[in-house]
Amino acid sequence: MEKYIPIIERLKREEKDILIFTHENPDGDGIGSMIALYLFLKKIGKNVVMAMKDDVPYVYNFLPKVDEIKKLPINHKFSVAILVDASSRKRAGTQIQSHELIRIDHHIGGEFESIYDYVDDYSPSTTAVVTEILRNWDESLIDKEIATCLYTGLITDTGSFKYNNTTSKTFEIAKFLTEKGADPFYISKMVFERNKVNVLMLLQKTLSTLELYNDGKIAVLTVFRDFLNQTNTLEEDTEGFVNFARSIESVKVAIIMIQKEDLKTWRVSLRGKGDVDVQEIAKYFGGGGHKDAAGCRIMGEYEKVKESLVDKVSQKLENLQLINV
Ligand SMILES: [Mn+2]
Repeated sequence: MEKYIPIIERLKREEKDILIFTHENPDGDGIGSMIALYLFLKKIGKNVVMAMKDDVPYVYNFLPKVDEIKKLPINHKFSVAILVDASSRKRAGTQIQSHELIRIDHHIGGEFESIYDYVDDYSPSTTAVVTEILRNWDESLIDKEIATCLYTGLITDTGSFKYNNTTSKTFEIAKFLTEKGADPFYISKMVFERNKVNVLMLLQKTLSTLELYNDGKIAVLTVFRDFLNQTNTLEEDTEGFVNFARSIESVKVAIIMIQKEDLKTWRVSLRGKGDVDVQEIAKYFGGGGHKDAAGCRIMGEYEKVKESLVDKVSQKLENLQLINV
């Protein structure tokens, strides 16, 4: 399968220090890509550091070498920095210093950083992109630890092979990683089956906010800051909550609004079901993502922000109906 991938030649040449970093509010794909690449580059003797702004979310604490992840910002200028699983350096949520920046990603419409960028927006996860790079570099160096990180991103970004980014290629990658030592049962258990009771309490509160619009085609959930305080949970614990809204039969677009510490900024996640391109909606509000999973941040009063989101989704739904006539 030998394929010419410029970033491989670029990194082979690098003799100074390399930083690998991912987005804030990191997910399984961002962290998985970062650690896998770190382990591989370390194995071939590169001087490499991995770092991100936030702590490792609880569900990913089983991944190898999480204790070696440094905190951003780092007061040092790296020779080259590799941004994984993010459409722009802004998504890091903090400053990074490097002479050169390269992106490895699968988001649609991201920023071009370097001729060595390796972005495949057809790829189900960034770990799938990283898998392709490492297979073409030296397949024999992909060990159980690296495979575990790569497999984790694959299942978290495809909803365990349920989303419409899942193709035969996804299973081919999963097969390859399983053969390299990733344990599907163990990884799923660690990521999805270690809920804390207080997280279920948070879910209970969040589900009580459920509102439906447009004949049930739009569902909105809200996580108020109070909910986190009352249940002693963290923002990261809301991961996946939006899927409960998405699972309603009539729903075409599910929205979750998470109130940030300042109480006036809302982190919004949008999920589609193949009808509405939610990435376009997120983009309108200054965010981004994929056709069925996207996000943005909006500042403003709760009801107004919610109304503007619902309005925008309604418009998209109306356009859809026009097309279908
Ligand atoms: Mn991803």
